[in-house]
Amino acid sequence: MKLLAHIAVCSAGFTTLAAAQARNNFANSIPPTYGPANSTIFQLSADPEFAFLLEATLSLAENEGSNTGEVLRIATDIIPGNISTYYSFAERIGALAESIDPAVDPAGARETYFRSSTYYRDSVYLLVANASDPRLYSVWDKALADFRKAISLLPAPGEAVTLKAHNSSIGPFEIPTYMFKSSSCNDRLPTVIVGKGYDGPQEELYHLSCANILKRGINCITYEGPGQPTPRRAGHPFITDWNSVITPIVDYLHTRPDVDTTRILLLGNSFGGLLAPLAAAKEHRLSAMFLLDGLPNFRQAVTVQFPPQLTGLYNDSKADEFYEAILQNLDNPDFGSGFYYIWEYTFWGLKTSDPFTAWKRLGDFLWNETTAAEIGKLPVYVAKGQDDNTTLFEPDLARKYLEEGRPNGKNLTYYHEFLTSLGAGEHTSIGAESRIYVSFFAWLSEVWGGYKFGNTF
Ligand SMILES: *[C@@H]1O[C@H](CO)[C@@H](O)[C@H](O)[C@H]1NC(C)=O
Ligand SMILES: *[C@@H]1O[C@H](CO)[C@@H](O)[C@H](O)[C@H]1NC(C)=O
Ligand SMILES: *[C@@H]1O[C@H](CO)[C@@H](O)[C@H](O)[C@H]1NC(C)=O
Ligand SMILES: *[C@@H]1O[C@H](CO)[C@@H](O)[C@H](O)[C@H]1NC(C)=O
Ligand SMILES: *[C@@H]1O[C@H](CO)[C@@H](O)[C@H](O)[C@H]1NC(C)=O
Ligand SMILES: *[C@@H]1O[C@H](CO)[C@@H](O)[C@H](O)[C@H]1NC(C)=O
Ligand SMILES: *[C@@H]1O[C@H](CO)[C@@H](O)[C@H](O)[C@H]1NC(C)=O
Ligand SMILES: CC(=O)N[C@H]1CO[C@H](CO)[C@@H](O)[C@@H]1O
Repeated sequence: MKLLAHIAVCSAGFTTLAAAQARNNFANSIPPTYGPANSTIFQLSADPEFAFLLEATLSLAENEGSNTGEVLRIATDIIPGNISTYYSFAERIGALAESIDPAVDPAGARETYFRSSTYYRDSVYLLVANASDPRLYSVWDKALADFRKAISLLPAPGEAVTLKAHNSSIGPFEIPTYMFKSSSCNDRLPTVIVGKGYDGPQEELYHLSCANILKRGINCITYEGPGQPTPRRAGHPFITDWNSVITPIVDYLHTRPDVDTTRILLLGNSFGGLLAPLAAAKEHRLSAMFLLDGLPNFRQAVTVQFPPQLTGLYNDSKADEFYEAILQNLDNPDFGSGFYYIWEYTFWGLKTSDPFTAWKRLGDFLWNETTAAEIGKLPVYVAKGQDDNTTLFEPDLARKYLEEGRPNGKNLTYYHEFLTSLGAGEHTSIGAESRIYVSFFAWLSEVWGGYKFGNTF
């Protein structure tokens, strides 16, 4: 989503155990209140979740990940709750990519493969609701295959590198990464480790983050850990010991001849704003951290948007009633499609179909002043999207913990709110990447004592 954009649940239509009646299908549950003039940003769908999905796909257009005309066309055809439009687009763009001879037009082949990969990925976004659906895996493989073809055609080809995590709470697992070099030679350059969140794939991060990083003479490595798309397909749910994921990546960067190991950065996107600090509390070879956005406690932000009847059942440990209430309301139109996505991704990411267990487990994912103290003197940039109604007050809490939880915290913490009036107020300021990175790098230059960035393409 992508990410779990707007949950906006109203309690009026709360379906109790006793009142389990037939409801409209989820696909028909378009909230009635949308109008272009009362939305924070023009929506490509009346359904806020679909609007965010389309907005996220559109945002990739800035760096070869989509094409505006294609996304607007998909938006014309798409039916909320059904993203098969993406799949037919992916097949057609993929066929076009195959028809381009990379020896003749490598840039054209690259960007076309990038786009077919994007549409394949998006076409399976909703399928996590059924982990047995074979398309969840077969279409994913097509998305990865086209992405790899694309990155092999970059001027400095991207490398798909699978690392091993040895000492984690769930034993050994594989960490898929993509390494992108800013230079074709082996100059030792600063390197940003970029990770996504609850539902988004690392492949998007080439377009959203790495393209903006590489052009400044800085390398970029993306990764996914347990719970995230590829490792989850290998069977691994989210883990709280996120240092088990980051430390092997830092170890790997230390083996490369093209990395300035004194300038390794960590960027957490969305739920990554929760995971990155958990890692930075244990992994101390980092030079700075970016939280886009600050998110100490995801469950807390979501809980306040649930009807109190639901949270009450959870608080009272009424596991069976909570179970029934969640499952019976998944497609309740009064709850909006955000409610459905939050739960489907929670069941998938935590690998349980029991709402009570899932909600309890999600509560283990948090950080606080104590974590900040362990993060110590690492400079941290905390971002907030002004109208990000998914994370709400969480970026402000992140700032508070980082400022108050450690010595000299105020000086080591930089907080920036991206404004809705400038089109940057959405979750993770999606679509405003140019401004995000201008702001990040201005701050980083100060942290590094007046560092001047490159201008490589
Ligand atoms: C938003 O605008 C639409 C169309 O103009 C209107 O029907 C709806 O009532 C408005 N919603 C709110 C919350 O103002
Ligand atoms: C989704 O839409 C496609 C065509 O637009 C249709 O063939 C398919 O049956 C729909 N799927 C669902 C679950 O409604
Ligand atoms: C999940 O997908 C499998 C394979 O397509 C299918 O057999 C099964 O009925 C689906 N389950 C549900 C609940 O839709
Ligand atoms: C449930 O517990 C949370 C955390 O203690 C609290 O913030 C919330 O107000 C409680 N909600 C209800 C309805 O009891
Ligand atoms: C603070 O966060 C850490 C890391 O997640 C956790 O282990 C600890 O229990 C939290 N402390 C409090 C008081 O919530
Ligand atoms: C987000 O929250 C703000 C402040 O509460 C509100 O004005 C705005 O309409 C909300 N945006 C959306 C898209 O729900
Ligand atoms: C705060 O940090 C800046 C560098 O970002 C440094 O120049 C300054 O001396 C620091 N001030 C304090 C009080 O630590
Ligand atoms: C600190 C620690 O537990 N290290 C172990 C990590 O895993 C490798 C491989 O299983 C062991 O050899 C280390 O002892």
